[in-house]
Amino acid sequence: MTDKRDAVIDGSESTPSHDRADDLGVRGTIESRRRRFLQSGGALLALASAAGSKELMAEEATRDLPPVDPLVAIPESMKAPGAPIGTKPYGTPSSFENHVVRNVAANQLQYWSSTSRSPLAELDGIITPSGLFYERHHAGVPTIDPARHRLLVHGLVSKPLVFSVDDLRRFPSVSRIHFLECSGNPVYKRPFGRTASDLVGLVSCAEWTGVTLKTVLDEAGVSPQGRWVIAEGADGAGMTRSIPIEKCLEDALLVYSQNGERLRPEQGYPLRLFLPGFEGNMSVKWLRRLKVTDAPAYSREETAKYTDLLPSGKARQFTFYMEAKSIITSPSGGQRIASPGFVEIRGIAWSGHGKIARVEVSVDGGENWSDAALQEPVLTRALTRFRFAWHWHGQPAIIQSRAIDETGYVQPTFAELVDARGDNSYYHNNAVQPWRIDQDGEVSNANV
Ligand SMILES: Nc1nc2c(c(=O)[nH]1)N[C@H]1C(S)=C(S)[C@@H](COP(=O)(O)O)O[C@H]1N2
Ligand SMILES: [Mo]
Repeated sequence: MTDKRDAVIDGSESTPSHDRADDLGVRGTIESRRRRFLQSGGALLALASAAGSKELMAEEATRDLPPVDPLVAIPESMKAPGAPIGTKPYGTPSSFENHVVRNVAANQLQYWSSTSRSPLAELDGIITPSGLFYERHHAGVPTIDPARHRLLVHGLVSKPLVFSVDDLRRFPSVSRIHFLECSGNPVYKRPFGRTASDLVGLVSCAEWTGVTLKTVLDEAGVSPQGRWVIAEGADGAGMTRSIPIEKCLEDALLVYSQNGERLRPEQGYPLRLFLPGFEGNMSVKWLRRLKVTDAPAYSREETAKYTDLLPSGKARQFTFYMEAKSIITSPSGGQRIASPGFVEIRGIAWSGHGKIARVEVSVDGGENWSDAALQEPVLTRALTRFRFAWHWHGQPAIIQSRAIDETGYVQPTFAELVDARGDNSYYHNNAVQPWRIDQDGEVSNANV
């Protein structure tokens, strides 16, 4: 408590203003809490001057005090019983949170090729609630009865097999936390989105439960010529992707649950492939078939799509890994910093190659960079939270973050990406995203 109190506002250790009440010693009898409340205005001023921060004093002095002491006026919620249980057998968020929904662009309310984005700036922690997980469908969301669904494993195997979902649930079960990201997040051009969600909302992170693909492939017995596994979805798109056998045996999962409950239809109910760190497109949903082969299928999704034309005239193909990336989600585009003073810059970072090693933040348009604090847990191929203590002086500023993963790879700027790949690319844009803060505290996309 004491060191927290000593480090006020400008230092990297500084503490947000809403924490200060706790520092005064919140626990105690109702009486002492009441007294403390009545004195707290003065106590905060004393604390502020002890710490020698004029800004803090001014801020506290002008802050409007609530008209009634909430500990004296009994709130309505205490005067009658609340809603009984059982009226809502499946829980939903508070009605006051109705604005926190997936971000669906106007032209997406069709079935042939649609996306919805996670509302990144509204979320805390590293787990995306299932109802806010991003979606990408090439032919809408099929309705599949799990009792009738089957997975066929065939091709270069000693024993072709057919599994029901219940069969797969009998195998040893594993749960792992990983992000999933579409490789068109955002597509490779000057990104014109307004909010963090508009720009990189095609990333989410969940706890996935299923059986390792290795377990199932071992059951079928992959022959020595088996180099690839062709995965096919049971949707109208018949989504088909070729997966290198090494990945199938390393950490690929056949997933039936997400965040503790069965997969949502949008995420591939009742069964999906999940390839940690690989471009989202390869994690085939509504999985019905795995064929072991000696060569890739060269499906539409790995020839016409999900390839990038280079200046040489050749195309990058089979660009499996999602490279390290990060974005500041608070303050971020569409938000406003209420007043000068303490601001905790917060965001997310991730890498398909493993753990995030560091995140650096710049608050001066990229001139200087400092390490942000990483929040535990830091997991491999999962979203990682970072935080950076900042004092906003009320001047225009450009803030941005860059991720460095455990391989040493540094998230590039968009200019560096164009230098390396030209400007014909479409997928795998992992550029640094700068936000502009104007003198009123309004935050907007600095690339526009
Ligand atoms: N069968 C099938 N699998 C699919 C898709 C699809 O349209 N059909 N979309 C792919 C794409 S492009 C992505 S980014 C991810 C999205 O997964 P999500 O909707 O669970 O976020 O699923 C992939 N798997
Ligand atoms: Mo995707």
